[in-house]
Amino acid sequence: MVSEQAIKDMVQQIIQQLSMDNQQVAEEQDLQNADTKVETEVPLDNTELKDLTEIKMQDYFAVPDPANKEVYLGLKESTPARVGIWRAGPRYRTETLLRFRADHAVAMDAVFTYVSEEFLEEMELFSVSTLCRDKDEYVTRPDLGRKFSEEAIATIKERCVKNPQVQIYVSDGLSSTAIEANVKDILPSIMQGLENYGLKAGTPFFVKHGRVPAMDVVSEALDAQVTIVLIGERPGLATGESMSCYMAYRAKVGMPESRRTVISNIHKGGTSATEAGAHIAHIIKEMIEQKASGLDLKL
Ligand code: B12
Repeated sequence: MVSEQAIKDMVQQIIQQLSMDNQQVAEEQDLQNADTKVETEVPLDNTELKDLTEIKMQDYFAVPDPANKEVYLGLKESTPARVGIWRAGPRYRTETLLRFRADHAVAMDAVFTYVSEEFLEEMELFSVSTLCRDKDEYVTRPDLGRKFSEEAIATIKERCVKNPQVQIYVSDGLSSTAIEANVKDILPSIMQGLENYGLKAGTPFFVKHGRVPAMDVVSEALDAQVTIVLIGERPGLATGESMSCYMAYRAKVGMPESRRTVISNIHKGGTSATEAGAHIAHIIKEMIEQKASGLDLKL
């Protein structure tokens, strides 16, 4: 028969053992946390991280032992499409997948970031917004991106020259990146071209959360002959920097799209901003001479 004292001692021993075990677990946990902390505190040396998007897709070639590498590379020159990227079994290689995700991130940033205040200040563009309150609304309600509040219209009327021959404005559209990448070069190029043709431009400004047909409202508010908007294009996976110029003669709200002319793919890998600027100035001159735009314009 075990004595009462012996049972008490046994229980005491077990409790002591348990508390020792708990302490050990806690200590191990602390140690592990400390390890993780040390790891996260190690400063990242960014110079060692490779930016996958820096390599041009045309230059990226991963096919081992190609039958005719020269011809393959020649074909690749004509497209930024992901060809010649090879595979791991039936799957993408890790690098290909990471590159895809990096390019997708560039596109998302282009849509969801804003043109910076500093940029607008530098370009001396005052800013008005359409009826969209944020990017989510902009993406889901294209109709609101074509309309302005009465206050916004009043600001446009108050700050801009009336009845301009040419009204130019800039809008983020679907890529703020495109605006920051191209406007600095294209605006002076268009202005210079217009000056050479003896044409006068009104007061340029910026429209936040803009869709293309917002230009019809601007045209009516200012009674412009030609209205043009430099607007960020929906980005793909090849570049987030592509901008378009949509133009119309005597644009009216509700007019058919066929009255618009568009110059698209303005970016350093497409039509360069300065080249596009000269081309746009020429088209504006033709619009004013022919009193027409879109399908009615003969170029
Ligand atoms: C999305 C898109 C469309 C969508 C537009 C729907 C929408 N609500 O967004 C759909 C599928 C309807 C479309 C149709 C057409 N499109 Co489109 N489209 C594009 C794309 C991929 C992006 C446009 C963009 O980002 N716009 C900016 C945002 C902010 O504008 P938004 O206000 O949201 O949308 C307006 C514009 O996109 C505009 N629009 C779209 N395409 C076109 C084409 C022309 C000629 C005009 C005047 C306007 C226009 O219409 C939208 C509604 O108002 C571009 C590619 C590119 N690199 O730009 C081609 C592009 C602009 N389209 C093109 C063409 C040819 C057409 C069509 C004529 C095709 C056809 N044969 O039917 C039609 C014309 C439609 C029209 N509005 O008159 C060409 C224009 C080539 C050129 N320089 O003349 C482009 C550059 C594609 C290409 N590389 O060939 N398009």
